[in-house]
Amino acid sequence: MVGKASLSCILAAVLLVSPALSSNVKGVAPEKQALYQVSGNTWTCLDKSKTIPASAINDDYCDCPDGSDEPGTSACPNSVFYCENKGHIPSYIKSYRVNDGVCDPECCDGSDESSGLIKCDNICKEVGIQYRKHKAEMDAVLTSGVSTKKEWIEYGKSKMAELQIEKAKLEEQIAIMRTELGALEKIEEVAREKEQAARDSAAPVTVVKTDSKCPPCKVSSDSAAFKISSLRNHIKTLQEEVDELLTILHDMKRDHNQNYHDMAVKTAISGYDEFLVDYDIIKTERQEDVDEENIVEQADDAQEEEQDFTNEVVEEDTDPVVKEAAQGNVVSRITSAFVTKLEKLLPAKVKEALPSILLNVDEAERLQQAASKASDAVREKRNDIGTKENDLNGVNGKLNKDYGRDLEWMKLENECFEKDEGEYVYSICIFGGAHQKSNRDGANTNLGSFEGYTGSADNSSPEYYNKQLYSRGTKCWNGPERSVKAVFECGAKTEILEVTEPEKCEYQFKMRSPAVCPLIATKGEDETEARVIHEEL
Ligand code: MAN
Repeated sequence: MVGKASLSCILAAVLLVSPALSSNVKGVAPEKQALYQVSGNTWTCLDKSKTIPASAINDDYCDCPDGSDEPGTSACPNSVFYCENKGHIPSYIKSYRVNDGVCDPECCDGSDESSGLIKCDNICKEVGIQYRKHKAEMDAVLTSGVSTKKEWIEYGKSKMAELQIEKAKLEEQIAIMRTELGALEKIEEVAREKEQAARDSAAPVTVVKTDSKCPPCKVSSDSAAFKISSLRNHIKTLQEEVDELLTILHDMKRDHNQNYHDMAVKTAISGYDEFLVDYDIIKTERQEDVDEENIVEQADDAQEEEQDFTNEVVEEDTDPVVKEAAQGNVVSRITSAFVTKLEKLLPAKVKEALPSILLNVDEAERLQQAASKASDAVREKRNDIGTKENDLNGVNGKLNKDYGRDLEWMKLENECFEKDEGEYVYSICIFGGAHQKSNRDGANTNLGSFEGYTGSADNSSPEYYNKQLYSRGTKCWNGPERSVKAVFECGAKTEILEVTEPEKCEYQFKMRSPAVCPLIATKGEDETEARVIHEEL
């Protein structure tokens, strides 16, 4: 306050205080002391709005609109007070906290309370020791977190590069497989057409040896089983006819008039006797040959042998045309095995008709099998393409996922973390889901699935990746679907520090992770500069 004292008195006062004013004005940082240098006995407010007597500085009366004349008192509400805090870190507090009867922790040297209202000890030494210890620990965490984060970034980069290569490989494989599929579809189409044409023209094939005594030998199916069955029936018929003839001869031998020398009868009877000697042997052999199990067994052997042959060929050569050829070969070899077997069993008349019967049947069967092999190959190729496409979708999903500014989150994908909070064990799997498991009954409640980052609205700001939202969990009774906000701070490892439920069924996971450690150095802040961190000034 500019008093009414005489000019000489003011001058004397200024001369007395001016060395103090210019060297150490209370509440002013050393680097700003120069601003309080007086010229003559006046001083100009820092906003240059007013010139006041030098004695008005810190006189507990607010003269300057910007409050700059009262840095060491609480007179100006818009002023700030500097605490030197020797032994710790200097600090500023708002002026209204000066001489308010409270020892402010920010001014550990007690300099904010000099009015005598309260005595504040200087505890800066102890505070400084504790602070430096804590800071050293935090620096170690930061150093470790940053180094882990850098490793994760490298991991993310190389994983992404691998995925790009895998993507290109899968795309190329799928393109080749599609071309192969096209060729296989063509083969299938042709095979089906041939098969259909054979069916149309072969309906039902009847081969009859009209000049033979053999009853009509019908083949009206394209299956080998059918052929065997019809030939067996035919043999049975022949056998019955032979037996009937033998009965006639037997009766004739028994009943003929032996006194009547009919040469024809005698020749027939002697031929019958000769035949009977060999007949039992022939009959037994034939029965063995016709026996169904024998035929099936031998046919199976032939088929097994052919299957081995096919496997060799098909495995070694993926060319579908070769495959098809191999399958065709099997058909014809199986058929020829049947033919050999059947030939042994057949009467001569039937044998004569056999080649033409089998020719038609074999062809139809071969075509049908070739067509079904072609369809199998098409189906198999489509399945293989489907599998590759799924793989490609997975790879693309990862390539398009937001793993952070520098891919630092990729390493944590599907990593899970737990925290026992007494009543419940809470868990979270990064990019997966969050759960709440009751320690009482083991009930596991879904708290939500990863939705995105919510650290800030702007995804280019560093804070954006510091929060994650897990949503659409199990609906709360009479409330919303459960959800989790995971809030991360820098740490040497990823962990859940604390879980709270600030609103019903809305959970907050306080977490640490190297993923959010700042890459720009925050260490070694200039401790000679006062921190204005405790309050918004
Ligand atoms: C369960 C838990 C709690 C939740 C209530 C809501 O007890 O999921 O966290 O608050 O349900 O009814």
